[in-house]
Amino acid sequence: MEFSKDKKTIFSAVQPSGNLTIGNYLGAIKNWQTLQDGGEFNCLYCVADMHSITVRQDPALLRRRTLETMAVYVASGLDPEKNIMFVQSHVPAHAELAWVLNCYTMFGELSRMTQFKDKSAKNEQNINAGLFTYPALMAADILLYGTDLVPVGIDQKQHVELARDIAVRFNQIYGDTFTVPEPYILQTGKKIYSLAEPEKKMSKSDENVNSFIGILDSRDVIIKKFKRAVTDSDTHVCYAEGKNGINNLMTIYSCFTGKTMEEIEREFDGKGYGEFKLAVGEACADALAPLQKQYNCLMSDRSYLEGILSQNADYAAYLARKMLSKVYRKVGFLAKNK
Ligand code: AQP
Repeated sequence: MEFSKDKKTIFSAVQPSGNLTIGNYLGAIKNWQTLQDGGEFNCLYCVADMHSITVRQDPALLRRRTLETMAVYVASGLDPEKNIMFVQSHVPAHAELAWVLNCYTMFGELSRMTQFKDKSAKNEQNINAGLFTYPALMAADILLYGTDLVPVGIDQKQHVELARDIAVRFNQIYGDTFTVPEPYILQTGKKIYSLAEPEKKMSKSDENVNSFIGILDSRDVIIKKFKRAVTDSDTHVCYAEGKNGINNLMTIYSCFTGKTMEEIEREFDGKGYGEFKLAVGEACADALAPLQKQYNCLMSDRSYLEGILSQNADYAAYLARKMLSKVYRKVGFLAKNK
């Protein structure tokens, strides 16, 4: 794909830190496809392997999940001819710009990040510097490409806002360098909650496999997990304060069927939670089935995926290098003689 100066630019990423969930799909990947189809943006979609090592990963599994994540992107309908799709560690400028941006990011700002607080509480034995400075690397991911919009779930809004602050700070010191990005968050699907603890976000690294629906879970597993979803002692399917479990299931059902909350309430009026949970499971499994079929085809031809990754990384690296050179010049690094 050709990067056009006349179009706005979109960047987004997912960490290959587990099996992707319907939270990742509804909060991020599904929206990427809509943005691609409009044809009005330059779109870059990355597999953020460097972010994922802020929490310990099994190396062989990380390699496998990196490729699997790219296969999910393509199987979700993202066209490698229309988007720049690559692995973060294949483009060294991400790490290089992250170092520079670390020097323009304040300790106090990083300390306020809720993801850092949550993840350090979950990983008390490994509160590493990378976990703390994660938002500076994310700012580098975004700012390298002159990104205008960052489609993410609501949990990542705070990080995108910090990327904006870093861009503004840098521009104030050195003159216009970075485009100041905006988070792009859709109302439905912006936060899908855990099926086991519906006040918590659904996360792919949750140790309780019943808390999330994996994009690649089989139909039986999907239906079983929805059946076990935590709800409340009421029996009435309605969207209301204090009914976190039902509200979450209604949101998921709405995302997969396009029905409004009122339509869902009417559909299940007088029916119990059991019938509703089954309908949510079936709608989710039906919606994911074509993606899963396509995913299986792609994974049987690794060389196709590896080809996409290699070509796209070269193009991303070319774009990124231009921005990095500009930044190096602005901060005063001596250019090397060619
Ligand atoms: N539950 C969610 N609802 C809506 N959107 C979500 N996203 C993640 N979970 C939900 C969105 O998915 C994109 C990729 O997320 P990520 O992999 O970069 O990291 P994350 O936000 O930390 O996602 P997880 O699944 O919770 O990963 P782990 O368990 O590894 O920390 C982002 O746009 C995110 O908003």
